[in-house]
Amino acid sequence: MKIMVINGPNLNLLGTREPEMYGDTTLETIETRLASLAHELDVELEFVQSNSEGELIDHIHRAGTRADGIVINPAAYTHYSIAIRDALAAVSAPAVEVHMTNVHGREPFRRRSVVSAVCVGGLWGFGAATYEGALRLLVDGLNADEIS
Ligand code: CA2
Repeated sequence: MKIMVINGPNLNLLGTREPEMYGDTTLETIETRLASLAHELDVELEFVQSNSEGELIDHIHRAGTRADGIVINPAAYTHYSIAIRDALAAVSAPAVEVHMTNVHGREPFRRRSVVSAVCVGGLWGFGAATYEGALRLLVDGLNADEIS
């Protein structure tokens, strides 16, 4: 089983800026932790991060042919990118939406997600561990044939 982990704009800065909001864990450390979980779950991961909407869409398209599932934090694009929503809707690989922060406890514009409706589920608010929770739930669901 192969899962693509896709991170959107500015998440390359994790651990270097705004630690009070996003914690002090770098994206590299998050990916290392996910790789270790993937070993335990016996799945293969591919990590991508981009600050560009078009590149993220290309990665989603590639996941559609190369991966069995997607863990995605679209970052700010979550709240307004219909193009990313359409890309997720267009591929057969199921996606889980991830946010490190509790987006429902922040500014009103962060409470709206245009991608949730085309994802199988979402997890938010648990910092870096949110990614691990999402990966575990996605893989468990795929293994049990409860997600397609
Ligand atoms: O909570 C999340 O994971 C978000 O997806 C993060 C996005 C934000 O726009 C979403 O509303 C919620 C922002 C990512 C910015 O990441 C930074 C990391 C370090 C320093 C500055 C920004």
